[in-house]
Amino acid sequence: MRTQVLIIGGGPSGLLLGQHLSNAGIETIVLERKTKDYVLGRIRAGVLEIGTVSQLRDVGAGARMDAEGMVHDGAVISYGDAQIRIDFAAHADAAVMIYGQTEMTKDLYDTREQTGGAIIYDVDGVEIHDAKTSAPYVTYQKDGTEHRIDCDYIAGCDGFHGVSRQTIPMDVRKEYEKVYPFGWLGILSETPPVHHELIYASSDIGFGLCSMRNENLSRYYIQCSIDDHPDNWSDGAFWDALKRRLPQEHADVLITGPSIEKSIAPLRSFVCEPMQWGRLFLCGDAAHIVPPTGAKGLNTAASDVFYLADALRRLYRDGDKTGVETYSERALSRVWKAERFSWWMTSLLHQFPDQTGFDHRMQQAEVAFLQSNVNAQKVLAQNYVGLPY
Ligand code: RFL
Ligand code: PHB
Repeated sequence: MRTQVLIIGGGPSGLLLGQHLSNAGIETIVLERKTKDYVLGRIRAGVLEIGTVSQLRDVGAGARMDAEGMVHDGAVISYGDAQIRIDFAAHADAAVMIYGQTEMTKDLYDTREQTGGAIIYDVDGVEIHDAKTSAPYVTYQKDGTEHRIDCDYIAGCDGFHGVSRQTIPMDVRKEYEKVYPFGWLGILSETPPVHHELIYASSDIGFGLCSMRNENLSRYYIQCSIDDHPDNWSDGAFWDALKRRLPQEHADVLITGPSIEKSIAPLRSFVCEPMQWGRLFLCGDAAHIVPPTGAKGLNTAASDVFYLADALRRLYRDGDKTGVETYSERALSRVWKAERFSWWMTSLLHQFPDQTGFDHRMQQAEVAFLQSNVNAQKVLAQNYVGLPY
């Protein structure tokens, strides 16, 4: 088999890239290790930046998001007794879209199926060969048989645990990492959201986040210990812990109910440089991870895709190699800014096990500055809705 761009990974990065390229008449095949149902069963991000929203519209996968997504033009930061509403409309002249990653991925699958794009599910043992030559190829197993696909370029969209990043030799690759000493316990419940906007709440017993998927589906998180397990948390214990982290006026009106999903995510900042090696390009979680505070994971994946799709279109259409040659530099420049923002939000709002009195005072001073300084609110708003591509 042969294709122009072989995409490893059928998560949001791989599917969005595939759609950009198919729409430009560039042939692609997506290889996915899991089944479609498995990919669609993962509950992850919920906030789409303006750039992610416009890309979904541009590739023709934005109709359901526009009909069902919720436009938010602000969010609340609460810290102890302080409550600060960050006005995205006033400070960044923009809004974010609340639309689950699961829904976005489903829309991208549907669009790919309607436009006849190839996806091969359930593949095993994917290996990348000759990425430094002009004739790279990928081998994999499916149903016990070995297969080979030759291609011009390979997009590694296979997430943090994929093979693509590992293919780049260690003497070329530099990795930067920070592991946070806590996780997030998240639940999904068929209850109305406690507030019409997201609440990021820092309290002396830890962080809590109130998010949502629609008017009757809420997503809540609490900071938990890194070695905790969802089975240690009854629904009742979760709701009690969340209420204790929220401002009283919100805790008083929180509607609770049975959880329909409960899981723990570890918090990590990670960047791999470079994001390109010969004809292999990394996109999304394959190259970088952010802690979820600030909702940048999926959105940073989408900005990588924007740069790579632009580069490959220019190459195939005009023979212009500039985009592919500068992809890593362009993508990383934006990635590091999202890393900074997510690290800052995480550091500001969580209780750290080894936090000193001085560290606590620094958080308080930062919050007081944010509360009183419109420029600080502007910086937060502009980062939250997404920096320009
Ligand atoms: P994904 O979504 O991990 O998709 C990668 C796809 O590649 C497949 N794959 C392979 N396929 C073929 N061969 C191989 N060898 C393969 N290895 C892996 C996988 O099955 C998968 O389908 O990466 P992508 O597309 O780059 O998208 C990135 C986003 O998914 C990610 O940034 C966010 O979901 C991060 N994230 C969150 N971000 C937020 O902004 N807000 C959140 O609340 C939030 N919650 C989360 C998250 C990530 C989590 N993970 C990864 C553990 C919660 C969790 C639990
Ligand atoms: C979510 O809705 O899952 C969500 C929202 C905002 C975040 C992280 C997660 O910062």
